[in-house]
Amino acid sequence: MADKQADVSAVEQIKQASRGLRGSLAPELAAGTSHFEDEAAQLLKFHGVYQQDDRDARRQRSDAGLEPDYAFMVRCKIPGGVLTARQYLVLDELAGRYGNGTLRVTTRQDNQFHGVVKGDLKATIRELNDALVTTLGACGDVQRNVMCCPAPLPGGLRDQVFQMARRISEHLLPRTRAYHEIWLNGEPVASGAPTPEPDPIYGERYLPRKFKTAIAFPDDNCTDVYSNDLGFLAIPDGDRIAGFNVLVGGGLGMTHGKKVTYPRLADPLGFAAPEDVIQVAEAVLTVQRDYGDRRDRRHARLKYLLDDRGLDWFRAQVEQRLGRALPAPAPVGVSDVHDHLGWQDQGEGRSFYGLFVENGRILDTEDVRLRTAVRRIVRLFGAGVHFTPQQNVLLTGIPDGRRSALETVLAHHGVRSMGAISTVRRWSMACPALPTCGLALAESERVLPGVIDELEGELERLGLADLRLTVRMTGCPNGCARPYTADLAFVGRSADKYTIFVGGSVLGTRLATAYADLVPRRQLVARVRPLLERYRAERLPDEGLGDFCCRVGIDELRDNAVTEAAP
Ligand code: SRM
Ligand code: SF4
Repeated sequence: MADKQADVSAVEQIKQASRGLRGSLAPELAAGTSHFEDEAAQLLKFHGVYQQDDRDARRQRSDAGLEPDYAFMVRCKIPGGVLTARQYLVLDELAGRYGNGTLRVTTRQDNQFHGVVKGDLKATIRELNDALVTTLGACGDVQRNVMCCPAPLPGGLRDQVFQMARRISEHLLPRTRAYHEIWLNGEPVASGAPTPEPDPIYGERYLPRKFKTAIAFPDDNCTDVYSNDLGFLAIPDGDRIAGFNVLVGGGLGMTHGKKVTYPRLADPLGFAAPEDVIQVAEAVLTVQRDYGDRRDRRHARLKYLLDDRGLDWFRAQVEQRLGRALPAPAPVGVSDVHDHLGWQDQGEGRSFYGLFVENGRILDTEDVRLRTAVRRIVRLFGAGVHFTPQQNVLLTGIPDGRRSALETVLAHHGVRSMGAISTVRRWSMACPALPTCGLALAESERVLPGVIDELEGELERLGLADLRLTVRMTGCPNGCARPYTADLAFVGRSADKYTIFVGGSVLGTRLATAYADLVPRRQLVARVRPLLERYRAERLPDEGLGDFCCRVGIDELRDNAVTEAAP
């Protein structure tokens, strides 16, 4: 590898010394402790597991001299979000047996279990693997879940793209046998012995940072393709895919107050024929492997390499690895986005139902027994389950004649029908944040529903209830619910305070800008009200909120709002 930096970050050293992601995971797992030491916890991520503790209980436990209440998040890696009925039922069962009774659909089409105790980790992962669901590489410095449109629409294009997503994912899966040994009772490798299988793509140090890939269609950017390190924009030609525009350098994470960190949208690099996609993906990933920054993890994503060296340099590196020039990208952009909710025809007498899941959390409450309803539907109809990038669920393969039977099951369990969900709620997303996420500065998933209640009232009052706008909330600036491509976003700043971002687009093709800072949660909607009022008065026909904010200018909107707020 070309990288010869000596002063690498601590995580680099842990990876390199880990003998293919083994480290001390096996002995620590066998020990009767509640948690892993720091180095092992870093390696655990590559196996799809995050060590967390209940942040609600932190202070009380510390005051009482108790150790944190450790529990683990286990993330499944599900290319395109596609599960069979049987696989979903296994996930549901495990959520009850080992997790906190919820399934959490993620913004990258995965499922997360929260609240798994250390003693149950092995059983959880083994049972997932028995159902052919892996957690390997769901987290860590490797290719993360490969996203694609989960809607099984007729015509075959979606299926071609899904097969492509699976192939990319399979090709870029770490080859280490450590996963098998530790979780699935494979033969252990004696401590101190050399790694038996140097990974052909990742080597000993894996990537400098996480790496994300998504595929989208020009008329449906439901995967938010421009926010990925590597994107493929499919170019359909009748009932086949002619090829893909290759996009590189997207990423959203940033740190408040650190200007050297920033969200960035991907740039077009070139064009790839379908048969070349795997090779192109490997070439892009290995350029990042060899030249990405291994000293500073805040500067290690592909987007920074691109900005430091330039797109032409990057293209030359990729072409060198391919041994040929990349054709220019097709002159195509993104024109629409779909959430795939409600009923849609699947072809051959089947339909799928897009079920809204608020912030991706599938659970039963006293009033709404969503988890039970989904389980019953999957059992009754043998429905496939596809997770969407908007944290929702598609129930697939329903015989056309059973549509109303499915709706009856939902209604019986108190699940709202599509007509009862406002447009603004339908397009909203929040990350988990407190109490599980160790990086959260403020609440997100637990408070967004209340903020949406308030926004609904405002939008109704202004006659904007049908406005399609994306509202996203995160508990910190890392961007897990993709706030920086939304029309309107609330990004956690400190306990109960947020930065408001505006001016992204529903299409995911433009970044939002900070509009107001350190806004207390209770004032979020009040601070947005002048914007909405001005939008209603001055918008152009068919202009979205983000488009309007961008056209008028954030400074102008901000100054105007301050003047209005003054007595
Ligand atoms: Fe994320 C870290 C949750 C999608 C950017 N993310 C985390 C961790 C693991 C916290 C941690 O490191 O200790 C969060 C676990 C919280 C919990 O309790 O479950 C977490 N991220 C999530 C999920 C579950 C949010 C959700 O609402 O669904 C998403 C899981 C996706 C998956 O299945 O793989 C999730 N994270 C994203 C996205 C959106 C995307 O990929 O489309 C982003 C922005 C895009 C990007 O990567 O640039 C994102 N997560 C981050 C970052 C900032 C990365 C950066 O470059 O700075 C971190 C922190 C880090 O990596 O150091 C992070
Ligand atoms: Fe945690 Fe921040 Fe990601 Fe939310 S955005 S899940 S608070 S890392």
